[in-house]
Amino acid sequence: MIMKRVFSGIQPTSDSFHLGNYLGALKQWVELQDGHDGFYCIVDLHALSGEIEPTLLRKRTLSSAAQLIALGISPETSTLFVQSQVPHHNQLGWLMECLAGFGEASRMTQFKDKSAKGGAESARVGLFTYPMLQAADILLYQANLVPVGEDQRQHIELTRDLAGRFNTRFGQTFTIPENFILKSAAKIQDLQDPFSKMSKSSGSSAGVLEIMDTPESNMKKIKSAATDAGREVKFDEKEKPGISNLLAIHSALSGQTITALESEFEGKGYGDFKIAVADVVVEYLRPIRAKALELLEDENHLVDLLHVGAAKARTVATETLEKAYKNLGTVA
Ligand code: ATP
Ligand code: LTN
Repeated sequence: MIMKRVFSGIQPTSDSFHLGNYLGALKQWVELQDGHDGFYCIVDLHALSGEIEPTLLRKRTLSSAAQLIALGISPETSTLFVQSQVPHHNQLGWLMECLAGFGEASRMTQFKDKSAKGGAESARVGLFTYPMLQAADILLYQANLVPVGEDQRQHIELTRDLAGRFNTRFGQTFTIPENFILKSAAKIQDLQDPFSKMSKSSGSSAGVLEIMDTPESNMKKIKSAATDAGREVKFDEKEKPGISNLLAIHSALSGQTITALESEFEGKGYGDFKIAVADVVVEYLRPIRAKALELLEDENHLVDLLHVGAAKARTVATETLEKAYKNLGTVA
């Protein structure tokens, strides 16, 4: 039986991934390894479309690799690699840029949001061409499934459109990825501001539960999470966004249903409930953080693992790129 191929990427834009990244995307990366051919990429070139800090980029790329392995991505079963070590991404990215319309690229909401933040005039061209590089990431590996959160829906649609356009115009070249947006636990909110999503780039880290943070710090963040009026532990996203977010986190990590948790905490106050959530989070993350720190102690070994992944990725990428060039009429 031929296994379906999974591809996904994450930017090394902070020292630590957070619980939103894990529950919204990375947990599914790990689960999909079973029965699928997984390609998981640390997209460092995409990270260059934001602030560029050479020492931080290196540190965060290695830390991302360590965290992914610690979370359960197996470098043996899956292909775990760094985007810049496979130059085919840039090469196919250019072909995608030559296929995409200026109008459709201008409609990408991630570009509109991010460029509006720093002022449209100073937004860089790389931020604009970001979705075409993302399409190249996916299409190079002929991926069937792309597990990402809801915020990436538009980029996946663009990828499907570009692949279809290429295939129709120049002959069958790319697999068109299925729509595969993760729904369950797909949105974890900031602990201090439960109306905004937990985000690596949010202004303050007080509401962000980081995988690499100390148990004490995460414990403190949960105990001081914003709660709602009343004192009943009930799931109600409108009236009780803070408590609902904590219930979602507890349930996703402990495997207990929200209803079971509501009964367990009936008659008890928010204080007791927060202690229980903190215990679940801290105990879940403790071995993951320890494993990541252990991997980071031997940087050479980590770099070697990533080289092995990049070599595997290059084999597949070469085949696709050659086919695309050939169908375009370039002379080999
Ligand atoms: P940034 O704030 O720098 O954009 P981010 O925290 O939003 O970063 P990304 O690197 O953009 O994280 O996302 C990595 C993956 O995690 C994506 O698939 C995204 O959909 C998912 N994700 C990010 N934040 C959350 C969240 N709060 N809840 C659920 N999934 C999330
Ligand atoms: N844009 C994505 C990261 C990303 C990605 C990809 C995800 C880059 N290339 C290919 C899936 C497939 C993000 O911001 N989360």
